[in-house]
Amino acid sequence: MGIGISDHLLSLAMQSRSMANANTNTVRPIWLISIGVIIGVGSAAIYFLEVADSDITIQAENPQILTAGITIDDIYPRAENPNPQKRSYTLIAQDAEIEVSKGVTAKVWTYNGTVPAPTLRFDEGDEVEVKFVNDTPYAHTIHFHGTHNSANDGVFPMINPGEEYTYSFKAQEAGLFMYHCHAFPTTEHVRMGMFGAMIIDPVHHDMEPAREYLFVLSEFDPEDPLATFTKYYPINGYANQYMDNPIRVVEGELARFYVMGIGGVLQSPFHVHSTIFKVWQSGILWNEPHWAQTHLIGNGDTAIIEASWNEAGRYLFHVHGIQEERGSMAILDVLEDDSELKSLEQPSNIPGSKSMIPWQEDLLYQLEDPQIITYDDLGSAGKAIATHDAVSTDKVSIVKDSWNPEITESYAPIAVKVEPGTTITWTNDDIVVHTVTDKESGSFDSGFIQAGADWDYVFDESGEYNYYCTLHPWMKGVVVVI
Ligand SMILES: [Cu+2]
Repeated sequence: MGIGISDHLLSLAMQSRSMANANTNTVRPIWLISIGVIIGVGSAAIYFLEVADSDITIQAENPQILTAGITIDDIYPRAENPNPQKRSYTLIAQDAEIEVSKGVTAKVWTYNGTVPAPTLRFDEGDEVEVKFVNDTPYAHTIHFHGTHNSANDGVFPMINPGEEYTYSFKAQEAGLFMYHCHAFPTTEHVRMGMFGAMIIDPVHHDMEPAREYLFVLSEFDPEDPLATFTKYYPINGYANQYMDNPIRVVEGELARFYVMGIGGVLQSPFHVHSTIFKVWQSGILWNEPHWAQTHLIGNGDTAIIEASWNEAGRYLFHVHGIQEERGSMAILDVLEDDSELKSLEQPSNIPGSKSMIPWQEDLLYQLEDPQIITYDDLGSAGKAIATHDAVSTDKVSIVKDSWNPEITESYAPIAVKVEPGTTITWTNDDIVVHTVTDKESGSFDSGFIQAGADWDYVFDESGEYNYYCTLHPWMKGVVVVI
């Protein structure tokens, strides 16, 4: 086990948000009827048929409505960034021991050592490149929320131990998005710590100068990553960290909170004391903001919140519910002036705003104190297979809990021998998806075998076929065709 330094990454950016398309419909009554149909029947398809029948090109005036034949580009023309930048990052999957609550350490799976991972920040229209390196014995990926193509969706392919992959996309919708691992079972990978925030600042900016903070709401249980209800519901990876290290704003000043919900079971009603606040639903700056006392952030969703307090004093903000007793309570100190914050704040990408996010990341690094776990040989996480012990059978079980690297015989029997022309059937007796893949010669690949499903392959040629699971590369087996 060695100690590594997390590679915290920030970039510069700017502002703006573009409002709805000027190209509205030409025949309002049909538009209104269509809306009625949508509300009454809830069918976007019917709306499209009416539009097609009337031979009129309609673009929705109401930005909430996205129907067949109308894409998001028709409704929200993306703002042209006059000076798009190339943004390059490196995220490394690393196992680590970190402190997750005062005096409690746990093993986690991370990007760059911390939970949450570094915040990526850039402008709408920037070209983003993220080099991903997997330094762990498990397959992982990076799945970004927002718009991109399949090769950059972070599900296919899985990135195996020791491999690298570069994701690239153009930053499109402005707002707050998340990224997280999408290897299976995804909830386990997320619960274990593989998530972070991505702030895409708008190009044509009309956001107010504000003091900015980021809060990532998650679930963590040191005993069982798949527990329904977890021991901790941390804000930014460490339970109750802001009870000892209050979040500070100044009276009369605008505060902007970027809030992200990455839970797997409980959703996050985010509540702020002693004021109401403005919220951009789903963290998307195209949305019209509304006012709230508590804002429900679903799993996999975000919100951008703005609030101010007229009177100095000590307040709270927290997830409203059982989570507040398990790590998601925070003190908010409203100060009379900014003298004690001057040395902590940094200029934000949004002009006039002050970012406290670097201060939050520094605090997190001190609290978590990550001890990176290094592995000498990622490729041999499996075991040598003795083919002389091969069993004569045409049935192989993918055993229960075979996703767990501790299981020594994931495919049972691990080595089988058959005559040429034999059909071998694999049955997935586990509770998660697996594959049967010959990577070396490329002769067969089952694709995903769902829990409880079978997959067959006919072996015509003599030879020795080593195979593995692309999702859990430590699972290995061999077929010997005599
Ligand atoms: Cu993962």
